[in-house]
Amino acid sequence: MSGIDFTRWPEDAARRYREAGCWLGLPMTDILARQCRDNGDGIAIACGERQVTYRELDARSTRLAHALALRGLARGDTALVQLPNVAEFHIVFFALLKIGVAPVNALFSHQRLELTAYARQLQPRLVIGAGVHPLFADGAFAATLHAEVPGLAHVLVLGAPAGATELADLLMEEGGTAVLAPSPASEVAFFQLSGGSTGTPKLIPRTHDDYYYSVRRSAEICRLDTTTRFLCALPAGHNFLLSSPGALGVFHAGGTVVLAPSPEPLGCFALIERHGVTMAALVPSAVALWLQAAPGRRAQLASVRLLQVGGASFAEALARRVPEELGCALQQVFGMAEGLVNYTRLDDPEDKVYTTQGRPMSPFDEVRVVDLDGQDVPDGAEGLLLTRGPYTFRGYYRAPEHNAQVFDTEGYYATGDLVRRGVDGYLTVVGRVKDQINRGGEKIAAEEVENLLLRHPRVLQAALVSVPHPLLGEMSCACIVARPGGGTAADVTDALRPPLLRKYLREQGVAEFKLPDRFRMLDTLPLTAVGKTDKVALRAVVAGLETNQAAA
Ligand code: OOB
Repeated sequence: MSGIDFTRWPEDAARRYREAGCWLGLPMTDILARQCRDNGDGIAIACGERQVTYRELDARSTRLAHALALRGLARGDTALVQLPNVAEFHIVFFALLKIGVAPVNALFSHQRLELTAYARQLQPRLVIGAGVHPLFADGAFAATLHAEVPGLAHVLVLGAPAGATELADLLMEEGGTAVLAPSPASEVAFFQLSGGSTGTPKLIPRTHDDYYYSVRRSAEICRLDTTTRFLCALPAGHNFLLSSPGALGVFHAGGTVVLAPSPEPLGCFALIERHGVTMAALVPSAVALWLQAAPGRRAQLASVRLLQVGGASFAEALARRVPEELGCALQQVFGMAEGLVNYTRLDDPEDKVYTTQGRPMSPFDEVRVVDLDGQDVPDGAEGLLLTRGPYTFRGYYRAPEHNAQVFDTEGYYATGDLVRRGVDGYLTVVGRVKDQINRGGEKIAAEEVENLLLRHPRVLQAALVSVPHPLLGEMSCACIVARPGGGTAADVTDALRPPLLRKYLREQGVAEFKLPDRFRMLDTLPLTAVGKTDKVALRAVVAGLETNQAAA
């Protein structure tokens, strides 16, 4: 049997997680099998006019699994999937699990550069896209992928243009007879996307055992049941929306996932009213928009009992407004695609919910808060967050050098987050040391954008830093040192005008959210003692420029 290579947990840890009942030895397809048996007529997914029962979700994913097996897809293969928030997202996810094909779910906002990078790393046999995305609106990108990935056998498109294979046809195909078998529970089920801090986006292998545990535990903490109606208005593949407790948590509990194309408040409020949504998950910037839109529309939100907020820092002042102005309880969620997820609990005192990002979901999560020398700091002091546990990965996919940097010898993963831990174990996120910008919950690896800018013939040096933004929390600012020569100073400045630089980046195929919000031309970049760009100093320089500009 061919499996996907990944860094396993050490045997003693794995045994402990099995004996404690964290790891059940069951594939995640068990979630669907159980609901199909006990709750077949229950509505699993509501999307637009469509409602998909558990029985249908099971039947459709089985049909697709058969159609894919018939085309030679088999256990140990991988797939690159990019679908918007539609029912097919979850149908495809379960179909692939059923035949042991491990997908990575790219964000719908990803463009050529990101998808190509994932395809290079994963070497998928299957790519699934959507015709509503510019990349799959014609066959050109599929042809590029075939050139990059020699083993790529099939590109299926939902709403396919002429000449491409229509995913919907396979979903309708009858008569498959292959015996379906997911990969063993201890093997890779799928890949999560890392927010990243390096030049190439990294993939996170997640096993059935570890992910299913995080789903069950999350559903328990959030008290999901068959009456739960969960609004999924952020990307369905993101760890928050998939497993914290997300759609899989809702499926596990037999509730309904209501899919929304975006968190835009008016559209979401209408869906909430129509479907009697009881719970939603948002990033802080979306909450701010909901708070703005809520006055006069409170009646539409009457069914909502719980709002989860996570993905980026949530200002206490905003948090305090949630119960009063949206009429529901608040839960803060601090998680990561790599594993560890912290929740404030539903019966926590108000202050905890407003001022902390919760505590680890599992008693088996191990958390250390350390100083720069790796020494534990006392409770209440600021430090770097390290963690290991039953659903925290042990290594990025095929990235030994990076793994050597972010894991210590005991298997603790350095999250790159700066936190304070209270005596009760609750964590408050106070900053980060990883070179990443958190733009309203969307993560931008500074190095990735810097590398793209450095390809520009007129750019000598480039550094991307965060700048505070009232709605997004942070936005990105690219600091550029121009390459001298080749014309007058005015020519150089002209060639480096922000619209031209953005156009240049766009042409390289990078996702729109990674385009710098601001550009600053500088004569030099501040350096640290070892000669690297000093980002702390640079952020201060940029902040100074912003203030001067605001005052001018
Ligand atoms: C979630 O996952 P990712 O992988 O997109 O991003 C993880 C990073 C964390 O390391 C932290 O830097 C930041 O996002 N973050 C937060 C936060 N939640 C995540 N920073 C401050 N406050 C929070 N509440 O973002 C994610 C995964 C699962 C559940 C929720 C969020």
